Amino acid sequence: MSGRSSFLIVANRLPVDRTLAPDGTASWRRSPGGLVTAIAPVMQRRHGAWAGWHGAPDEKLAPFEQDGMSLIPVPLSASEVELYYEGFSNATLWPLYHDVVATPVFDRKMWDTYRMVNQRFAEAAAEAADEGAVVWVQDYQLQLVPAMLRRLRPDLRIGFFLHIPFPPTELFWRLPWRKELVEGLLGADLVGFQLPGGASNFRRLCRRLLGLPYKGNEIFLDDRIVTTQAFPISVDFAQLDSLVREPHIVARAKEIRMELGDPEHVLLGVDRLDYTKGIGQRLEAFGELLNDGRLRPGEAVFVQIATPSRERVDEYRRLRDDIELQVGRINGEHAQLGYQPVWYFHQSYNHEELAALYLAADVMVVTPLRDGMNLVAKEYVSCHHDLHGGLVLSEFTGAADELRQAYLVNPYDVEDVKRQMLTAMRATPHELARRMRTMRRRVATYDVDRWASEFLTALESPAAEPSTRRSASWRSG
Ligand code: GDG
Repeated sequence: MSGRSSFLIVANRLPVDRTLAPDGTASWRRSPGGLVTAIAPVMQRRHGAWAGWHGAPDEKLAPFEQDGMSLIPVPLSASEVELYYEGFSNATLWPLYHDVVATPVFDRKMWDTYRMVNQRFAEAAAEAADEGAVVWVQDYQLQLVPAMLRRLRPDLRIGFFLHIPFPPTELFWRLPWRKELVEGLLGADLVGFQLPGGASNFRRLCRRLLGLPYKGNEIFLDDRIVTTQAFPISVDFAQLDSLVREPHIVARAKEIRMELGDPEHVLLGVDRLDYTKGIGQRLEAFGELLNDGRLRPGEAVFVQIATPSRERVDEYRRLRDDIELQVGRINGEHAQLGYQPVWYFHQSYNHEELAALYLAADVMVVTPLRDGMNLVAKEYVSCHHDLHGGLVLSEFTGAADELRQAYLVNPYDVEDVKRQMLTAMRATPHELARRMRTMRRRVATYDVDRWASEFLTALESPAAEPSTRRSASWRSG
């Protein structure tokens, strides 16, 4: 099987974006993001390959090389993008797995397309993987791939990682296709979750839905064992830590504060514009602090970066309108000449500008109603070697399990959010430093490199190997 890879990532998207030069020539650039940074060294070491959609509908591309990685484009038609990606992935699974903070759509055509596209990804992976290769499937868009791939290639070692929460049984139960999805995941040798709670939800579901016994982390199938475990994802701490020490980033952070009118407190939110992120809740809290007079006019500004996301899904269009109305109201009521309370940007930024914003912010406000992890919280912490800065963090994020020294809030409780935002603004430098130091130690230790290597070590350890011996010994015991 020469020319095939011994290590393969399968994800909805390839880790590259196409850019067009002014003369019309196209080239590929590595997409920003922790996943590719964490995995790139492993890819280079093992002659790795990555199968995923390249981002343009109705276009078939041949495999190509980029940055030492073999990239295998999986084509999607415009209608598949609509039904598999915008539909079943983002209008069904996304809200269902995030505690139904929006109502999931259950549509048989979407499901059929999801299954068909998952089969295509599985076939692309089966084609690209060398004998006995390690294949790591990513996220909720591809939950059927592990079982489909195992049917095609029983020789492979298959891992799956879910980046979003795995819901409690009562919610998952609503899915008309619940059995197929669970059986899809059980095709993996190792199923990874952000938190132990997700892993235990999954094990309980397997018992209730399929009658499968489990013990500790292991689910026992007839002929093999599936390991389920939490691997909290993280960020590239060292890279961010050194970036924000560069003089041009320090200068840009100072400039940003000046451009905002040099207020006492700069509060910051950075999110994809998504209804799970609690952007409305934090703006409501900030607006009320101004209404109540607990914040003086001119004392604080709120900068909200809301990166465009899933703009063709109805729920996201409505959300954008709601947020923009809310921003307009707060500014309408509280702006003065020379003072704008909320600075809202529906735009994407490059990573250097983002780092300068993190550095410039006194208080980072992260208030999701539900979030698998939330990398923004960890990025903010990585950028504050000055030990300045307070993190207001929702209890409903995965990150809250690790960042216990944040100002933790229940985002549904607007008084709580207001109180903690004020506490963070009024905290002494000593108090901020005490909290920040502990959070930084955590993120520095459990960085994204450690996440990837712990997952792969678990996947390749004998416990995750398909083994009739282990299941036989369990049964006899
Ligand atoms: C999913 C899960 C889980 C944002 N705006 C810009 C930009 N970003 C970057 C941030 C951060 C990333 O996007 C967002 O990651 P989050 O973790 O905050 O949220 P999701 O996108 O919902 O991610 C989540 C994650 O997967 C990983 O497993 O933590 O729970 O929902 O890195 O910095 N980056 C740039 N410009 C922007 O304008 N360059």
